[in-house]
Parts: sequence; C-alpha cells; structure tokens
Amino acid sequence: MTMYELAKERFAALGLDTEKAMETLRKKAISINCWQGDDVVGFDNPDGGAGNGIQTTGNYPGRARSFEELKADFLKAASMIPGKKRINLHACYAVFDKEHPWVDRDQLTYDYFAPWVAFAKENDLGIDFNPTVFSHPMMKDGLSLSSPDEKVRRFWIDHCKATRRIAERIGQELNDEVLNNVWIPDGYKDIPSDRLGPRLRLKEALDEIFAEPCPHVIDCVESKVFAIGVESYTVGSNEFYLAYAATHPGIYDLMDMGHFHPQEFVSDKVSALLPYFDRIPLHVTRPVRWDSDHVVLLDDELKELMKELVRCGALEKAVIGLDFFDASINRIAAWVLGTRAAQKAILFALLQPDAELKKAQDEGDFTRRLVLMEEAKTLPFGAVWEEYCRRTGVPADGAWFDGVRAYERDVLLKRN
Ligand code: RNT
Ligand code: ZN
Repeated sequence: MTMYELAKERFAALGLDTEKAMETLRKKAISINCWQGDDVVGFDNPDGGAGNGIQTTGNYPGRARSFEELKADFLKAASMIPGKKRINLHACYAVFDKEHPWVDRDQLTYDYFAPWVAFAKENDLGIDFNPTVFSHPMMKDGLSLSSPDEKVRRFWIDHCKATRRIAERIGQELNDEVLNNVWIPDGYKDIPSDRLGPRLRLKEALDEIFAEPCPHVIDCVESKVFAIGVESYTVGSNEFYLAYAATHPGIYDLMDMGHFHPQEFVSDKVSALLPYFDRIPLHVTRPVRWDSDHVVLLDDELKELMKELVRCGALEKAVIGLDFFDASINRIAAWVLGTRAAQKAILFALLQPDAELKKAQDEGDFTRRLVLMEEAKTLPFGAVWEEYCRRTGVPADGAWFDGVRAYERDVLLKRN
C-alpha cells in the first residue's frame, strides 16, 4: 500500500473522503498577489518605492522590475503551485509602452491592462484588481478619499472609478467576476481633533465611486486598525466599512488577517459576517506583532480560518486573496510557500472530523471536543497533500526548492 492509500483508509475510518477533499481543493481558486514579486513598487513610478502605510523590508536580489520580468517570475512560481490560480493586480501595475504612454492614475483605462488579460488567457488565470491609493504625490497629509482638499479627493475618486471600469472590462473579457478592493491608508499619527469629518468625506466618496453599475465586479472595502505612522486614527476602520458594506448591497467587507488588534482573529469573524453577507473576501497574510505581511505559513490561525470556512459551509463564499510581501527572501519561494500553505490549510480543514466535533459541542461534551480536535492535528494529511501535488502535476514538498534556486542562479542574480 502507498502512503496515500494508508492515509485514505485512516481518514475513511473517520468518515472523511480524501478524494472529495482533493477535488474541492482543486476547484478553489487562490488569488495570488502580484506585488510579492516586486516589493509593491509597480510600473507607474518605479523609482518611488512603496509608501503610505505600505512598507517592505529587505533587499534580496532579483526584484522584478518590468512587466516581462514580473510575468516570468509569476509563471515560475505558478508552475509549482497546484490548482486554480488568479493573479491579483494593483492599478500601479499598468503596462506602459509606446502606444500607451504613461498617464496618471486618474486617467487609467482598460488598455493599460489588456496585456495582463492576454497573459491571464494564455495561462488560464483569473484576475483580481485594486485601486492603488498609496505611494503617490497626490496623497496629502496622509489622506486620499477623506482629504479636506477637494482636488485631492477628486483625483482619488476618479482613480477608484477608473479601476472599477477596468475591473468590469477585465471581467467581460475573461467572462468572470473580478474582485476590486478599495484599501486606503488614510489616518493620523496623532490624536485627531476631528474624527467625524474624514469619515463623512470617505462615505460620500465611496457613494460616488460605487454609483456606476459594474456587474462583473465584486466590490470590496478593506478596513484596518492602524499602521506605522498612522497610530492614532484610521478613517476606514472596521466599524466604518462593515457598516458601509452592510447598508450597501453588493459591497463587501474584506477582512485582512493583519488588520485587527492582535488579540482579535479573523477566524472568529467569519461566522459573524456569514448571516449577513453571501461573500467573505479575505486577505490571507501573517502578521508578526503588527500588520507585517510576512509570508503565509501553515500556522494555527491560518488553519483555524480555513477550518471555519469549511465547517460553516462557506468555502465557496470565501474569496481568498493573499497579501504578503517579503523583500528579504527569494520572492518566488515566498509566492510558492505562501500559496501552498494556504492550500494546505484548506486541505487540512477539509479533513477534519467536523460532524463529530459539532456533535460533541452540541451535546456539551467539551472533553471529547478537545480530544478530537487535538488528535485530528496528527492525522496523515501530509500524505494526501503529496498525492494532491502528484495528481495536479506540481512538485511535492521537498522537490520544488531546487528549481527556485536554479532560477535564482540563472535569471534573478543576473538582474542588477
Ligand atoms: C495594506 C492592505 C492592502 C495592501 C495591498 C497591497 O495594509 O493590506 O491590502 O497590502 O493592497
Ligand atoms: Zn490587505
């Protein structure tokens, strides 16, 4: 018997179907953040670097500096990632060329992203999208959509409207839905003298941004508790956006695992939103002490989040996007590691004795619940993961890293 066959029997004894789990996993798309490939720099201001609440640390060699390099690196990573993949783009990744020279972000149109759509079609990828409301001179006093300056607000409203139109057109071209996520860094380092004004301005801006019907777009707003340099007040807080989404049908509250108080967990929030929303958009990341966007690993909170999605029957409702950026390690390894960890966590969650666990809870048998939960951690799920990699034609754990090293030697280290 193979390791997989043994594992299959072991899970079957608990009433769990490993074949079905692998099939479910294969169909669940993960939206992979393009910005891990170039430290969130983008193509519209390559000398600018990330700013306004976005911080990357490290200077590992080989950062992708162009559309061609980013595409090549992404494909290299994708070749080691099983299952359905989407590429999550930011507006700052507009492709400029002779026919489509540089324009500012409020002037962007679909044409600047048509090359990404061609790339997606060639490689069977979905696309998701984001306005880029940071790293730009039109950020004024740390504010964008909530700025008291009418000109600043207008610029960013026009930018966000442009991105919805672009996302809509991408959706039409790919015959798919495209998530468009509005995250803004607006806030204050020190104690504000007016908390309401910025929030009222943000609300009005959002109303204008979302006015146009875009049937192919999944509109999201992403809240945050604080950022470095924005410690005292964040305009787009969780209460603000959750209330906004709840009162605006078709707008969803996107939860980033790093955007809450460190004692709060998104795994606990999913079931609070499920009675009210038919989609749960997520940014899967790994906050270390703050919203540090470390590469996702198979840690307890990731497993808990995926377990929650599975046992709530919400895996289909979850729109899973990754959000990490580490410039201190090989960026392709980061992509592969993070995406595979998210997928492993889903598989792990699909192979939990959920029915038994729920029964124990409902019967008030908390001892059994704890015992079952603990012992489910060491079931032979690794053998199922390995089989899944084999069937999907990607290298198993232990077999992909050499390929990344070779690419580093042959391609990345030649960039300077
Ligand atoms: C920032 C937010 C946001 C960004 C990306 C690049 O704190 O998490 O989602 O990380 O849009
Ligand atoms: Zn995020």
